[in-house]
Amino acid sequence: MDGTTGFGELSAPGRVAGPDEGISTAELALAARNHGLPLEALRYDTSPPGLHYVLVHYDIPATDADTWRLTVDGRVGRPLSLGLAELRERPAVTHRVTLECAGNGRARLAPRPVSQPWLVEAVGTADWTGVPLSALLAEAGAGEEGAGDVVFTGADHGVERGTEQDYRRALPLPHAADPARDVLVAYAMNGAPLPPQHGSPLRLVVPGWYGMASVKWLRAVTVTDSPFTGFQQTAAYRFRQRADEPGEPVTVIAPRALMIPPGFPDFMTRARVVRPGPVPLTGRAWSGHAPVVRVELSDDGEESWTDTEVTADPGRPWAWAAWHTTWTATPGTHRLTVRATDAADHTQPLTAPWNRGGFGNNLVQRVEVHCVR
Ligand SMILES: Nc1nc2c(c(=O)[nH]1)N[C@H]1C(S)=C(S)[C@@H](COP(=O)(O)O)O[C@H]1N2
Ligand SMILES: [Mo]
Repeated sequence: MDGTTGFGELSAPGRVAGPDEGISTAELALAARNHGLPLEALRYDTSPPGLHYVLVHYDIPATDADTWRLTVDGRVGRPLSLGLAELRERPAVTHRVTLECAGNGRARLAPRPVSQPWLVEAVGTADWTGVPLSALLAEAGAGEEGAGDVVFTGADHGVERGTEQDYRRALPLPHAADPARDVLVAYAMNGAPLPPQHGSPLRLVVPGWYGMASVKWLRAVTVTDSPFTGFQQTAAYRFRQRADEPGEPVTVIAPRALMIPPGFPDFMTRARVVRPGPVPLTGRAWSGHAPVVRVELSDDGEESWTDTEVTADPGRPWAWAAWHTTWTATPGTHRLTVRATDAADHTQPLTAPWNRGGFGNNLVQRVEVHCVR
């Protein structure tokens, strides 16, 4: 389990950068390992593996699909230990799910929480195939004794702020066991075996929740009778204003729209260049709370907004929607802003919501565009 002995020099608490403190080499090292979705890849309905964002806390573990076992035990009537072949024999389902890292938007916060410095690109969508978690829990007889949490353990191991641990997260049993929540034990991504960085050979996929819940390299599902208090549940992934408060748990994905930056880029600054005239604008929008019903565009500094055309597939409630519109460019410098709103009336703020971990910053996306003749 989690341990803290002997990690004195690695026990630094989570930190917020000073007013003029730039991105450190340590943050750069994280950013080079954990890459985002290049925004032009929003064009694909499902993100090709390699373009889907990646976030790995420790190392990608060495795993072997041929000998892999998934255990389902703890407070269950019939503990299970299953290999990949046995999982593949069970009825399979495929869900198209948009995953987003809870830290997406962190690097745009001021002051900046020091961690993986995402701008806006920590997102991806894939068709995940596997066995419903609800079916495995039912087979194991979970819940027959009124148990509490379901803990998911990955095969990766590390130390974080002085706490040595296997990567672990939990869901309340009613969520984990509810077939309507579509929580999935997945062995395929876009029809192929999981790539190493996305959890090969097996991962959890929790639709509608930020990515930290979707435990990769899944080796154990443990039903407990008390709330799980592991590091990733109670120390990390909390909305906190002060370091010494318990904070609220990070769970459901807040709405966000992203546009494919129009025209062509400047290599160094990524500034966009377009010619005068009609410019097609397209992108994606998602929310873990409810379907996205509206995506608006502003080209006048957010004084006024016009609706874009939103196309969602009602059969795929966990996947991003597509949106498109046409914008007429005139010579000069413009700022384009997009904003998503979901059916439960959650929308995106015009000023960034700040917390110490830099979680859930779904500030509107602003793209500077230079229109030249
Ligand atoms: N075992 C394990 N699972 C994990 C992680 C991890 O470091 N180890 N990172 C989590 C986080 S923070 C995110 S955002 C998602 C990223 O999933 P992806 O890399 O497949 O996009 O995986 C989650 N599952
Ligand atoms: Mo994440």
